[in-house]
Amino acid sequence: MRAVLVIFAVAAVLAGCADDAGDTATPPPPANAGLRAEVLAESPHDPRAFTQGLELVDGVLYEGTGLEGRSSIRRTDPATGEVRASVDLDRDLFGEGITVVGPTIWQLTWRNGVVIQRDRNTLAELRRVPYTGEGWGLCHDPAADRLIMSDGSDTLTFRDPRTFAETGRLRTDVLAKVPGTRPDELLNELECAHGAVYANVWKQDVIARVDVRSGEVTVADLTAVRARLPEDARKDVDVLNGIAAIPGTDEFLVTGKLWPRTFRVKLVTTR
Ligand code: DDQ
Ligand code: CA
Repeated sequence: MRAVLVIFAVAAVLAGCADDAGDTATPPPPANAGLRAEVLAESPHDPRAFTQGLELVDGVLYEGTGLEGRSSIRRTDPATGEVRASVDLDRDLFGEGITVVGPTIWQLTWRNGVVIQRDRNTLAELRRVPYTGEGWGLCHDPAADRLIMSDGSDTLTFRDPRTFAETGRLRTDVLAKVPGTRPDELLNELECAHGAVYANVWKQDVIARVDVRSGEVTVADLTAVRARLPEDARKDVDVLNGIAAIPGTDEFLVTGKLWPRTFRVKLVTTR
């Protein structure tokens, strides 16, 4: 009897996820997009990975995944999607964005109020630092040597890359630029690249390119990326999430939560 109840509970959660994905499967393509993604190539992605952070450094694709009891940090092969090493988080932690800083990785948690600093090679935990509010996306801005963090709002936080202490804030105009969004469902996974911050917008097939001086957003239309998912996978996937710049190019790897593919894309101007 107990086993039956557990099966029902698991089925209910999974059905919830499918609904969630269903809601987000076909957002209207943004009319005001200044950029759009062109898909150049694709590679496999672990369809059980609830992708929350993605970054490519020295040929290694680092990925942080979420969900309680399923959160992890991995080193993967960007060409094949093969997971080379993976460390699980404590079962009560919900992993979020990651970024590499020197020999370490910072890994956010959603509502646990702690960021985990790890050894980049072994992925082992080095220490935890508390912070206030939610953790969503994270990237390291090398030019200013600062961390940039999102919490689902329209505002990015700057932090010291060694202590994680807050050093400033930047309000963006993403709410005005992306139709159909809510004020608490905005900036998600981040990528610091080419002097800007690229951000997934939760439940939307868009990436916001944020000017780090003014906070002004240019919208990139990623509709073409979801369209490249295998037909039979479209109903099982969650949101587009995960942006990793490919060093030395103007290209990115992008994927999504529970997506079976990672795509190599270029963002081109629409007009
Ligand atoms: N956040 O990553 C956007 C900050 C939070 C995502 C929470 C999603 C929970 C959905 C659980 C069901 C999906 C299998
Ligand atoms: Ca990233």
